[in-house]
Amino acid sequence: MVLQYIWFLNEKSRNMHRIIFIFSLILTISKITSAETIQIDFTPYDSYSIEVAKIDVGDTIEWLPKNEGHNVEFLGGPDFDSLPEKSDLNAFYSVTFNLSGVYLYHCTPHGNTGMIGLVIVGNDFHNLKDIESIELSRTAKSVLERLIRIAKSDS
Ligand SMILES: [Cu+2]
Repeated sequence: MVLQYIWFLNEKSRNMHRIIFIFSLILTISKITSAETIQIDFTPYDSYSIEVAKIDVGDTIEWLPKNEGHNVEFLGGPDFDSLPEKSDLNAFYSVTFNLSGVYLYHCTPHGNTGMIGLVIVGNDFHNLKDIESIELSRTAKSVLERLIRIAKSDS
């Protein structure tokens, strides 16, 4: 009788584990499907339509070549050794961000005149000092300071 009861408990906990497993599977799947995609245009004013993009880990940003002569080139991120590769001029470009932190990119021809953008992944500013120490033109530097203020103001 006691043995039977223990067996019953085991069976019950096994079912419980199965239920927990299925639940976490559902949660994982819904988390994957809830990953978002943000679209940023190249504007006619030599800028990006969204200068500060705040996203979650796993989200994707797509840059749309709505205007000619622009691209995306990453200057810094949480892992300087594995930055996304530079995009071609006038090309559609898409990056999925799987590492949290601050990313800085610019347009190769117009970076010096302030065509830069920030991506904040997971509201994580741990590498901000590294981003701030990247060498930029005076104009780009002042744009970066403005973008950092924006990023921090709604963090
Ligand atoms: Cu440009």
